[in-house]
Amino acid sequence: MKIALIGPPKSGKTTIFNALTGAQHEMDKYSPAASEANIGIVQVTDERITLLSELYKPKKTIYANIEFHDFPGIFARESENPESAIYPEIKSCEAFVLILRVFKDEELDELYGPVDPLKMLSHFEDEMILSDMLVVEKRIEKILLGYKRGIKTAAIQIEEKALNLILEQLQANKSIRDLDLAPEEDKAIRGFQFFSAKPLLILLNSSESEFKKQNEALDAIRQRGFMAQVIAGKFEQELSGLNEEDTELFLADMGMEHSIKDRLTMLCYELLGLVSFFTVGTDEVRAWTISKGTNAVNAAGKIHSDLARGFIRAECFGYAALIQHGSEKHLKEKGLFRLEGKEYLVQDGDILNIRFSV
Ligand SMILES: Nc1nc2c(ncn2[C@@H]2O[C@H](COP(=O)(O)OP(=O)(O)OP(=O)(O)O)[C@@H](O)[C@H]2O)c(=O)[nH]1
Ligand SMILES: [Mg+2]
Repeated sequence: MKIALIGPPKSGKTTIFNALTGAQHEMDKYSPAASEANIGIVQVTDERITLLSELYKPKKTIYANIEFHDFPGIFARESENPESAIYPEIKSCEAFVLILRVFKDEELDELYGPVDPLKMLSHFEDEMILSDMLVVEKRIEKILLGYKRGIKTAAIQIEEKALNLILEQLQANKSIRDLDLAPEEDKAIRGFQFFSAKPLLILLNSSESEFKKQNEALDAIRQRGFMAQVIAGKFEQELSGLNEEDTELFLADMGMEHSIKDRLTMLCYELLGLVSFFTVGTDEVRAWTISKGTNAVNAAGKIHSDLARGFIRAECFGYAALIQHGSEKHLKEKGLFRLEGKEYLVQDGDILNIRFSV
């Protein structure tokens, strides 16, 4: 799972990235924009895996993880650099976390404009829409040229239809994520990795003292249909240098239970509609991340393509039932050990063992 931290210049992306990953990249008001992203992998804390590991005592315990990419600031000025080399890399991420500055800083105000998260959000939406529009127009032009040369397959016609629907959406100044495409249309355009099609989480980066005063802005952003949260980036980054006990005290003071890492991974799971299933055994206990509504054969394919290809049945029981009854043996006695077919929709907390033959 690759998630991009994006935002205007100096909104605190690297500060938040450092807090998340424990990295120590330079955070500076005056440094020019970096030329590439910082990348860090964050383990998804899941106490269920910890408990399963205690139960099975496997050689290896593997938690799910998220790869965060901290990009340099983008869209500094109106339509600046529409072909930036970094865009394809940003668009290859599966979701975006847009970090907007709400902490006060006179110098940053002067350089990048006063704090106005709603205006900045609109600016980002506009720029993403514009950037997507350029891609769509170019591609449609090329397709039409192809038509004249007699290149007109069914697949290209589906693509052209989808692109025209998208163009209409973009011209109405709306994001692609709000457009309902038929599955085959969706498939035809997936390769473009459009900016405005990606799930977007908004994080307001606040000073510690103003942290609790962001409700108005949060409500306004949520009313526009986004998930939004406030974060005290610099405070969190400073916390990451403290020991666990002190961190907990400081967090409790701010009314927070979990570390920034846990809060942000939970938000990303929610935003992306993700759930986890588990595989267990004496060799390995492991968490796998899937989208809600994934069927058993596709879940098996996450583990290995052979398991999907030769899928016979999934042996399945729930994590909660296992903890309640103590062992697989007890589950079997109670009839809680199920056999599921290809189309079974895997649930969060399912423990699967795939029977297959290739
Ligand atoms: N007061 C305050 N300053 C912050 C906060 N977060 C970041 N800063 C400061 O803002 C400046 C820029 O922070 P960075 O984390 O480097 O910002 P960035 O978004 O990564 O910047 P670019 O990658 O260059 O776009 C630094 O001087 C930080 O110390 C915050 O929550 N409060
Ligand atoms: Mg940075």
